[in-house]
Amino acid sequence: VQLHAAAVEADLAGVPLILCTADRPPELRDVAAPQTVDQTHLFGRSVRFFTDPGVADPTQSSTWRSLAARTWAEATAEWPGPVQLNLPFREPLVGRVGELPPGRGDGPWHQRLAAGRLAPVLDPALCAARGVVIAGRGTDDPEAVATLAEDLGWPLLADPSSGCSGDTSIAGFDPLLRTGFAERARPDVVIRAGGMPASKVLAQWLDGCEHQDLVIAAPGWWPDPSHTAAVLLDAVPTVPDDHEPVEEWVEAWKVAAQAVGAAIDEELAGVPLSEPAVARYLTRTLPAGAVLVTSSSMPVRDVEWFGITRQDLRVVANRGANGIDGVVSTAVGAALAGAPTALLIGDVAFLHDSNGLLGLADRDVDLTIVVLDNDGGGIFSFLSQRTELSTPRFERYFGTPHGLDLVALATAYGVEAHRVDAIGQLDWRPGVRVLVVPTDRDDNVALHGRLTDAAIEAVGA
Ligand SMILES: Cc1ncc(C[n+]2csc(CCOP(=O)(O)OP(=O)(O)O)c2C)c(N)n1
Repeated sequence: VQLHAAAVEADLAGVPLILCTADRPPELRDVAAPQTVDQTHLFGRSVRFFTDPGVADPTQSSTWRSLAARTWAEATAEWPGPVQLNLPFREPLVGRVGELPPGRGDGPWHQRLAAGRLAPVLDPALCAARGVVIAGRGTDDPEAVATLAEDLGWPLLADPSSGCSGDTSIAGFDPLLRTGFAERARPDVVIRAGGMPASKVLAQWLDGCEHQDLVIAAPGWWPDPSHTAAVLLDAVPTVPDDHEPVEEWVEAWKVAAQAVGAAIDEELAGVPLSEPAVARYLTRTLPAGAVLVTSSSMPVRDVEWFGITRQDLRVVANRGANGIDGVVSTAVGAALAGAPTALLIGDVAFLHDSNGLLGLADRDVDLTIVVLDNDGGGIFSFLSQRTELSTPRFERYFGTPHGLDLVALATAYGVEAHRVDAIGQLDWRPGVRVLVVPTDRDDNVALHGRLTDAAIEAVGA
């Protein structure tokens, strides 16, 4: 049951995940035996495949490799996802590991012979249009998508967790699209890869312009929340060799984005430690090859809107169901892969999974957890209920302040923890640390407003 959140997330995010669920044997089911729940199809339609092969029977061992290989194949299919392998055990529950049945040489058990996905060549007239490429989570082949944008000479507006960045990347497209530039730069064609970035401004901008919408997604996935897709592609298309990009188009985007970036730097330099400044600083200063895990809600947005686009920084986020649960554990899992890892997380999400800190001090990982502590859910202060409700009601139902000392909490788990009062204290160093950055929810909304004003001043209303 505890695995359900992970199953939901992996389903929506297209992450291969094999859930092996230990179960009671059939004779103990439905007879009020202790600690026995119905695990059959426990995760409903969230899993790509469910199987319950029964209590292991050595006389059937010739089927085991096929079962394991099938489970793997179902999880790693074209649109990957979770599978549940329900495994009942009968007492005694201790024993010795036996011999596995022989494999098929060194190779895999099954070979999948598929026709493969053909990359179509785009129509020259379409390539000549004013277009943008948008990349979100679940982008299958981020390098090919970045190359497509470069070959077309179109700006690339990418959610950092898409892993997509290239010569035409437009960092900070959200603040840019809050300016008058948005009106002047309406596209005729949009090619989207994967899901949509977090930016509502981007979605509203697209809604407001007539354009042809092409969507690239793995077969079995349908990322089209706006119901506007006209062409669905299951592979990244290519551009005819003789296509000549219109340099002025992407140049105009780059110049405007640079002006907005400079305005943001200037505005942030003039204020004390802030949430957007931390997002910008981490994306700028983490070492090459680092992984930055971002939590819903504002960290994902602040990194998308105010982060620096870098090809040598991998950004990951649980953006399937956007859950704020399990995010500390996600970061620990990411750090176990060996790269220098940082987690940017709000205080509520941190508290939700503080048990993810258990045993962390003894792990051989490099993980810095930066907690933006605005004493509650900061995202809700951006919504209309902040002004429509009285402050006490808002705080009770949305703000949800907890008043806890997060440095003391992390210290109780044996993890080194500090309160940060200057941005330079976020500089990377190896080992495990929790750095708590105190911020204020109302000040944060006001600062986001001033950053928009600064962007407008830089490129026009
Ligand atoms: C498991 C789960 N429960 C509830 C929510 C709804 N929710 C979205 S953001 C949020 C508050 C997050 O607060 P915090 O982690 O402090 O980040 P901030 O909003 O300040 O960026 C909540 C409760 C969710 N996304 N996932």
